[in-house]
Amino acid sequence: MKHLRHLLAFSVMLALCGVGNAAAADVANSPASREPVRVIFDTDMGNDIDDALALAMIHALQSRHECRLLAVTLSKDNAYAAPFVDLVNTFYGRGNIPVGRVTNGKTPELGKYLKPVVEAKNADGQPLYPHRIQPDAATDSGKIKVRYAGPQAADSVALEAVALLRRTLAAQPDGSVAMVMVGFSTNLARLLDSAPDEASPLTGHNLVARKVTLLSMMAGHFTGNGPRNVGEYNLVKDIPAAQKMVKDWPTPLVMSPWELGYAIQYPAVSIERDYGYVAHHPVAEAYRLYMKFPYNRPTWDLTSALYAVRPDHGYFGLSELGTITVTDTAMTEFAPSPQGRHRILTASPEQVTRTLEAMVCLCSQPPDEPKSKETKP
Ligand SMILES: [Ca+2]
Repeated sequence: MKHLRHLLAFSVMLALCGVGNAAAADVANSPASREPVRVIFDTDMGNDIDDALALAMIHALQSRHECRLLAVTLSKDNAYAAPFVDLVNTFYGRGNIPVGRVTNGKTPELGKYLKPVVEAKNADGQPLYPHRIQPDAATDSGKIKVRYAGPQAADSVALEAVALLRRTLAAQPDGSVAMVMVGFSTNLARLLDSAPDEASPLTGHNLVARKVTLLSMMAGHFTGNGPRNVGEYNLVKDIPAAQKMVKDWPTPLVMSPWELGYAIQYPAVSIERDYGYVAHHPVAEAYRLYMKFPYNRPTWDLTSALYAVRPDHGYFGLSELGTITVTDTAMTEFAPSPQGRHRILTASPEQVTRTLEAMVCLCSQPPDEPKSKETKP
C-alpha cells in the first residue's frame, strides 16, 4: 500500500511538474548520453533550513539521473549535523553516502531542528528517521561529540571532512566534479592547503585543479538590496578561510549572492501541501521546527545546488567574468576581467518564477522505490 501511494504521489508530482513537455525540451538541450553531474555538497546543515531543502533537491535530481551525490561534508561543528545529513540520505534510499565532519569548525551551537529530528522516535521507541551515524554521547569538557575517524573508517561514522574530500576527489575522473558549497569556507580552504596523503600524491590545490570543474557557492552580496553594512553570514563566520579559498580556488567559481536567494522564497504552503506522501518527512519536519510555522524562507543554498546540476536550463543569468575579493570585513567586491575565473549568479523576474517552481517540484519529489537501489559513492 505504501508502495502504491508512493507511485501515485510520484505520478501526480510528475504531472504537476509538467514533466511531459519539460522533459522533451530538456532532452533537446541535454544529450541523452550526458553523464550525471558528480556532486560534493559542503554545508553548514543546521544553521538554516535551506541547507536541508537543498539536500532534498539534490536527491531528487539524483533520482532523475541528473547528478550523483558523492559525499557530504559539514562546515558546522555540531555533533548532530552529520547524523541529520545521514538520516536525510537514508530517507532517500542512499544511506551509504559518506559524510564528513569539520574539525575545530565554526558554529557549534545546536540550532533548532537537528537534535529533535535525529532523536525522533516512533510509537515502538525506534528511530523515526533511521540513520547509521550517531551523535556520540561520550562527552569531553561537557561538549557532546560525534564519533568520527580517518578515511579508512567504516561509513557508520562521520569521517574527517578534508580527508573525505581528498579521498572522494582522488577516486573521480579528471575534470568531473561539481563542488557545491553552501556554508563556510573552512573545509575547502583546508583542502587547498592539504598535503599529499594515501588518497592522492597531489597537493590539495592540484587535486582540485585536476578533478573539479566548478565551484558553485552561496555567499556574499553585490547590490544595495542586501545587508550592505554587514558581511554575508557564510563569509562572516570564517573570514580568513573565505578570503583564501576565493582567492586561490583554481577552477571556475560561480557565487550565488544573498540577494538572489532572498528573491526566491520557498513557500510555506508547499511544506503544508506537498510532503504528505509519507506520514513523517524529515525535511518538512525540520522546516516546521526551524521557525514559527508557517513562514516562507529564501532559497539561498538551493540556488547553488540547482545551478551546479542544471547550469544550462536557463534558471539563472550569469555576470561577465571577473574576480571576486572577500575583504577583511567579509564584504564582497567584484572586478570584471576577461581573465577572471569568477561569475555572479543572477535571475530576472521571469527566472525567479520559473526557478522557484522547479525547486518546489524537486524538493518535494518522493524518494525512489524500491529504496534498496542505492548508489555507491
Ligand atoms: Ca547554509
